[in-house]
Amino acid sequence: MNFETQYNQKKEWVESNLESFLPTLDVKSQTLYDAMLYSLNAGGKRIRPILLLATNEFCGGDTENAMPFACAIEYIHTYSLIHDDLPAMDDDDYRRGKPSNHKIYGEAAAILAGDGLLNSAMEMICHDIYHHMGDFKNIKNKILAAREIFTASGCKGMIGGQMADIEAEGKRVSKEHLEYIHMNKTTALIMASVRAGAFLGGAGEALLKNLTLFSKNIGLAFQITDDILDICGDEKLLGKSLGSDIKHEKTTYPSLYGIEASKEKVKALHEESYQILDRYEGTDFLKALLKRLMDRGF
Ligand code: GRG
Repeated sequence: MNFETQYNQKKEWVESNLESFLPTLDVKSQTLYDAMLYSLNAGGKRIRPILLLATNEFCGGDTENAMPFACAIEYIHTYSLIHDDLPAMDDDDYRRGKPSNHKIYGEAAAILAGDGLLNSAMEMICHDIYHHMGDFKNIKNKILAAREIFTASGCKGMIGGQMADIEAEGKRVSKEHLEYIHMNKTTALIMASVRAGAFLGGAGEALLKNLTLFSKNIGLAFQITDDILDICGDEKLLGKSLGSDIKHEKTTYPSLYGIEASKEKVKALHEESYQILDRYEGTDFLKALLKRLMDRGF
């Protein structure tokens, strides 16, 4: 099976499960449900759940066993985008080529839809853990994966990074400060996708260490690429307006190092990631996924 077919198969698996994990709500909360579903179905690339499933598979795990975690991470990612688009944050009218959540449902519903998705992610993972109580080894791996995801999306990860990012607006921050923002705002959840997949698949310490470095590199490269694309990407392909970083006077990789040096950094991070994967058999899909991330836009 070629990469495209495998990628689409995983994407379809995730998408066919996303709605089924949403809570059944009373009709009085219909707007909340519709707003959550609108953004879940707005057409994301599903990179994080696919990374989680692919890593889990590579480490010897079962896909069905990992599915609630893959969907939980997409719920959390989707909530972060809904909140990030709000006027109080990045104030974006478009996401994934469609009107942002608050443009359709209003700000209050968009805030609650984000909150609802985050809570639903916790619910589905608790529910899954409870249903596997008898299987000690699997439960231990599931708890490690859950801790990974919720730490990375929390105050010592994505939320902390977002706060630092907002506070840095209008200021020129140091290289260390920018690294902190990138590592927490975006990289943490990408690392968690890989590390949670590794835990679920039962990876040993040495493999986990290598996959951690692999994921750190791709996470950082992902954000630097995003910084570059915000300057010279294709609005139609990206499905959002460009120039958001300049509008918010943000320090970015290109603003500190220049575009060419930023592109070189992305290349170097990807090459190091490729070399890590190349030490192992059975990494063809992950390598092709890495190439897909590398080819994103420039
Ligand atoms: C609101 C707590 C909170 C956090 C927001 C994710 C985030 C933190 C901010 C988004 C800013 C941003 C656009 C960062 C660039 C990296 C990124 C998350 C891009 C979007 O991810 P993709 O390309 O999106 O995987 P799709 O649409 O494919 O799901």
